[in-house]
Amino acid sequence: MSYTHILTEKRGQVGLVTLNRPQAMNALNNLLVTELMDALEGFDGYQTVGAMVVAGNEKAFAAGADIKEMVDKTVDEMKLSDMVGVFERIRSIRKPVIAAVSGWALGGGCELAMSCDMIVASETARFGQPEITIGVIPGAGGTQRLTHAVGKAIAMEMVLNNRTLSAQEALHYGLVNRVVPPERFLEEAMSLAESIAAQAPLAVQAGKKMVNLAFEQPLGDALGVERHSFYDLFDSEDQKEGMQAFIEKRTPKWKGK
Ligand code: CO8
Repeated sequence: MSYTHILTEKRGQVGLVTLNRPQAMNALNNLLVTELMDALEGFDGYQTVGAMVVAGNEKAFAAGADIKEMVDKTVDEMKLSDMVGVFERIRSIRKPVIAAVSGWALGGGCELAMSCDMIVASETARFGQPEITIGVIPGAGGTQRLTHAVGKAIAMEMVLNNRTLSAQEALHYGLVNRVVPPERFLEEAMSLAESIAAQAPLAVQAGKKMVNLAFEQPLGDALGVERHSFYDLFDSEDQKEGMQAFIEKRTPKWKGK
């Protein structure tokens, strides 16, 4: 499939989507976002893909929604296109998605990274929600996911006063999984994705769903759902294989069923 603003590639069991509008700092216009979702959902349905990576370039993961495309929009046009609602679809993707962030992750770019399941950051990464400087607020999860990740105090400063976080600060506050030298950010994200893709597929998908549930349901309800999800895995061949392989001291061979 050929796209205009993204590149896609399958490396081993990992589907890699690279945002490719370098002249605009990977600003997320409608076409780019449509293509991104199409590629991710395509990889999600591809049996030999176990995890995905979304990457930008060294200078920018993404500098937010395309301000030039948005400037003259009306409320009705914004609601109709519902561009800020689109990252909700990443939540429905069954396989883990890892963001590989170098340089700017601002506005919708920061929200895209936070919509992914994990973030590998280059030492040069900078995270921010600068919407306040253009007269709006984050609309694609920035006020919510950010607050869950970094806490109220820092989120307030970022949303109300355009404070940006360095990669090290993002690591300190728990926004990212790891920080690596700039030349290794993609390799590190790919290797994390490859490692997860080699685990039992149904268990990986169940694990992703359950961790995300911790942000969506009260603890008592979520614990009940987790318990049933755990029991359900005893219906899979991979559960028998995994436990048998442990007993026989050998490496399990996963079937994804
Ligand atoms: N939209 C459109 N164009 C952009 C954007 C953007 N968000 N960011 C950068 N560009 C363009 C610049 O206009 C410039 O184009 P040109 O060469 O034609 O003038 C080119 O990219 C290079 O940018 P700069 O010259 O500004 O590069 P600098 O290195 O000087 O600065 C920055 C880099 C700091 C990233 C700077 O470009 C900047 O501040 N960008 C805007 C950041 C911002 O305010 N982002 C928030 C946007 S609003 C938003 O994201 C709402 C989210 C809604 C959810 C969306 C879900 C899809």
